[in-house]
Amino acid sequence: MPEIGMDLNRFILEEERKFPSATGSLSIALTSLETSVKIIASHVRMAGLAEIFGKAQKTNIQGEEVQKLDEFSNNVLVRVLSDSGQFYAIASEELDDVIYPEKGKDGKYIIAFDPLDGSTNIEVNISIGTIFSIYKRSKGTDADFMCGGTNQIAAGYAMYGSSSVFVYTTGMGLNGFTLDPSSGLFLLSHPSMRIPESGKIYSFNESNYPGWDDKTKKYLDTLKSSGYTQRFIGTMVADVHRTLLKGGVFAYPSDKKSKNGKLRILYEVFPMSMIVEESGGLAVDGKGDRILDIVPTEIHQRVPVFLGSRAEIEMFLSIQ
Ligand code: P6P
Repeated sequence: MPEIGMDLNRFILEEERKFPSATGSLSIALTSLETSVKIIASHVRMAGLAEIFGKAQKTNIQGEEVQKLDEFSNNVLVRVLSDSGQFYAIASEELDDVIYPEKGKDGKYIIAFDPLDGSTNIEVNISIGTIFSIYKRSKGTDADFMCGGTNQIAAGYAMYGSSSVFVYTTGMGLNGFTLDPSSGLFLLSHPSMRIPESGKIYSFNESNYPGWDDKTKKYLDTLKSSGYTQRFIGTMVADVHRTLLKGGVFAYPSDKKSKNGKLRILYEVFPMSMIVEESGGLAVDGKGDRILDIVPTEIHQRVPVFLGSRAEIEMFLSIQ
């Protein structure tokens, strides 16, 4: 059992040592993500001041146009992950098409990410995050991303909140690290994370209730009449992180306006579903089918999602 306080780099190397045939590629891939997240975290901390500096300087001291934080985050991830040489292909919420980095031609992996989830919350200083999902490269085309959620070899998120945390899994348990600003190290703070079997919190945007189907409406009515409390931050990373720690259910159902819901399968729902299952929870779509068994057909495909503690998801499944 890794000890509390172990730094992320050592943790990644210790994990690699468990696989004698490992080449170190995944370790380099993960440490490149760590570097990207640290850069993004440092700029998120400054976001509140950007407007002030922005008024004083339309460009920063390098003479560069002050970028929106989500655009900046995307550029950091693309640059650092491309330079790592480990990723043959990159899909991003911020990019219409998959990109194939020049330095990634020998890369064993492909990655999909949401560089800054919840970016509308930046200006009100509410937690935001980065979500990622890694697969093995196979044919070397966009189709490699359409292999289904069970083929993810790693998934994780960073949350930029009261502290910055990095939570990830490679399928051998779920572990969380908290950034120590003084040392700049991510230190193991949440070893072997397990979601509570049940939790009395539901996390839905209830304003969409009128557009939900009858099953979803009945489910919410049941939760409310059973004494559950409501928490909805509006940043998936923050709502899922709280659900992992406190239990309960997070959902973004389909509605009359959005037939497939709002959240994107490749870089929001698949990684969070792998994470929740790894912690002992469940993740299903609006019909009650396992999210990770879905095989997507488009890069930016959306899917309705209900994820969280076993008890709350089984309650959803029992609603006729
Ligand atoms: P709504 C943020 O914009 C996001 O993509 C997720 O992080 C979040 O769960 C959801 O949308 C919130 O959407 O429609 O409730 O504001």
